[in-house]
Amino acid sequence: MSEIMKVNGKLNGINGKTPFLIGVSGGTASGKSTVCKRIMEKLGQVNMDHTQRQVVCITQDSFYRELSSAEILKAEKGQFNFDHPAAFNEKLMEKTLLEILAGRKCEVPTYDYRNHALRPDDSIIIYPADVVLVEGILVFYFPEILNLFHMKLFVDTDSDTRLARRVTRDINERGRDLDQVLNQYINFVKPAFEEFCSPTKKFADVIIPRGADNTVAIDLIVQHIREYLNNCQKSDSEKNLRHVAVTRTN
Ligand code: UZR
Ligand code: MG
Repeated sequence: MSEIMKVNGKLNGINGKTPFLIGVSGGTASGKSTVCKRIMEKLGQVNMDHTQRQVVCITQDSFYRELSSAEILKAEKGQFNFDHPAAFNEKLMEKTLLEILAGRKCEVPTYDYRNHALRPDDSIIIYPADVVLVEGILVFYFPEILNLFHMKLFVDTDSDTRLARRVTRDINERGRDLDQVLNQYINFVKPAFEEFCSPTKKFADVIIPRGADNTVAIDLIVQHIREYLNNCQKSDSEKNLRHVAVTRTN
């Protein structure tokens, strides 16, 4: 924390170079990951060596807390509430975001939905980047985390559309059966969305209706990020020029 200062009420890393932190929230299967992917594609960031990337994306799923064996049994029967704030290790998430804001390289585990467990052996290294997207159902829920974002987006997709997508995704990608998906949706996902996620929409700077289909909204956001990146580059080259000038006079 010592390397981070506050400038205009926001955190600012060493040398004033702080990644621009964008929170992307919205209900399950609203298209958060797809919106992030589109943003990265439009910024030409996808097929780039990750150490060179100016924009990276991380997910809140990486910060699910470790479950006890009793909780794993519950999870296997679809009786564990993964949509409740208590399912997350928000302290670790806050600590990681502070590391990122300080411009330090850090490691983020990936999450295995089939086994409801983190895969620390499969972690991704986040190199210092200019823009960091952080997506998840509850990224605006914890005030300490909410306050770290420079920009907050909420992907607002109709709940029928989300349920339809969720069913397909959980069966095809996350190894579930239909009964389990629907039970979990009715018992946990929907009530938790209404209680914990939906009320955080009011914290958003930009609400994106229809998610990734909304190319106009995505283009506007990308334009804003581009301007930010250009300003970063400009101030970097100004700093370098100043450095050259200082070195010469000395
Ligand atoms: P998105 N989730 C699982 O299905 N299994 C897990 O082990 C951990 C999480 C689900 C979680 C939540 N809920 O609705 C969803 N359940 O992942 C969030 N049940 O992911 O934002 O991509 O929909
Ligand atoms: Mg997702």
